[in-house]
Amino acid sequence: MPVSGQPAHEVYLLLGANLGDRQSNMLQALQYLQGRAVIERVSSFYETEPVGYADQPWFLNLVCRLRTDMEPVEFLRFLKSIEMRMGRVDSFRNAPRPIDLDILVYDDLQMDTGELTIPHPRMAERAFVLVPFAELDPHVVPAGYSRSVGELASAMDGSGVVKVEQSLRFNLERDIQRGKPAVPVSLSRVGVTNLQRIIRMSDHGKETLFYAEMDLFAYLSEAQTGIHMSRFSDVLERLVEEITLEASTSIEGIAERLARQVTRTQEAERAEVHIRAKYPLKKRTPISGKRVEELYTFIGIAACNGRETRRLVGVEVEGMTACPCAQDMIRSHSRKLLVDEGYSEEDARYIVDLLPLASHNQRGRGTLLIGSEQAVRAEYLVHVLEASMSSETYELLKRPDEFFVVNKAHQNPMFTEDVVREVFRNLVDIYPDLPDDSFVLVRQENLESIHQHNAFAERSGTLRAIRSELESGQGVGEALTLEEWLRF
Ligand code: PH2
Ligand code: MG
Ligand code: MG
Repeated sequence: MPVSGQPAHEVYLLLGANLGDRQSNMLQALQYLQGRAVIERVSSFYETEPVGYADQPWFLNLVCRLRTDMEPVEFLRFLKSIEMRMGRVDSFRNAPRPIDLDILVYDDLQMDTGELTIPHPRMAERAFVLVPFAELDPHVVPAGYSRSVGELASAMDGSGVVKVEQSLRFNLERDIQRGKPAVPVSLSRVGVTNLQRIIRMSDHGKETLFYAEMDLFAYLSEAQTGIHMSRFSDVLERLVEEITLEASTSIEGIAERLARQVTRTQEAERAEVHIRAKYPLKKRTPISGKRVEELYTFIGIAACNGRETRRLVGVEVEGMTACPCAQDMIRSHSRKLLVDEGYSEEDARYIVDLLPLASHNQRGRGTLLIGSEQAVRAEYLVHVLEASMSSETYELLKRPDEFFVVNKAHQNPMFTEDVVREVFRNLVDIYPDLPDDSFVLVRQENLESIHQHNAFAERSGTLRAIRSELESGQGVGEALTLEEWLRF
């Protein structure tokens, strides 16, 4: 049976250990518990004076809140199995033990079977239970009690219960990040690459989670290199953690915030952040009208020099091309076949112009990046690219859709270079309002079917230059790469 939603029962559990490596034992038990329960919160660790049988080492105790679908007796058996697996031996009551797992509270349940009593019969007398419990959830009133855990705890003498500060951390003795490197060679840039995260984007109040890969770089000035910041990938990772916890409205917005933060926190001269995210978009197949969901790659890039930022939004989209060159050879060949059969030259030409003609195909991967003050939605750019190839493609095609795609592609044969030019023509037509100083990059890479290699074409530059070429038919001799534009 598929399981969904949260487990039905809320349980407070006491963990105790006073033999062996107590902290490791507690953590091991928490890990085992998660094999069949969802741990929601864990209190601090407490050093506690042994109660009951005094001639034994101090305990480490904590209380955790968890959820489980197991019934009380079944859950108790599960706890016993963990205790046994961790080397607990049956001995006298209150004897030292590597781990002890006691149910304190189970929903609002009150029960007593001799084997199991809920709430825990001695919990109200024990500071080593109440103090961590009260830290976690002081308002809880155990079934059958009139006072809350917080109230019970404050009425106790807590002197034998000492909170362990930073139980899971250790103090760094020196700041290794800032130490002088052993080899005094300066570095141009440092950072992290291929950092994978689930990020959130909110669109009109609706939040979507999706998978993203990021590269973050800090460019170091000569004065800084070799002095500090020789290692800070962990700092960058933490930054990504913080920023990706909140929802953003655009991928380039996330890239920009990260780039700003990198320059600020790292005192870097410049920072660059590249994000690629998988984003699902719904579309309909052309003929059968079936709704399909396709994954597109959204790209956000930002550079910051400490004062200003530049950012780009873009997409990577796959489509299909048909080779014009091979189709031309098929056309000549077909015409010759017709003439050999006795058709006139004129009829043969008429027929080959009428009929669809074979070619070989490529899966084409197009990239479109726009760097502009004006916001452009990545979703829209998907369609600009798809409209610029021989045909768009679909994950799922009914047979009439398949016919449509194949036929469209062969009516519309294109080389990689043609695709890049077509993207520019479409972009300029569809976005007349984009400012002239916007930066644009268009790239097409075709995965050949008759070769192992790919065919490649690219152009980048200002929209001003592109528009001028389109209008005048003359090259303007501008060569502006993405790298140069990002190094403003
Ligand atoms: N558990 C006992 C007996 N005594 N004393 C402390 N401080 N902590 C415990 O968890 C504990 C105890 C029986 O399980
Ligand atoms: Mg106990
Ligand atoms: Mg016990």
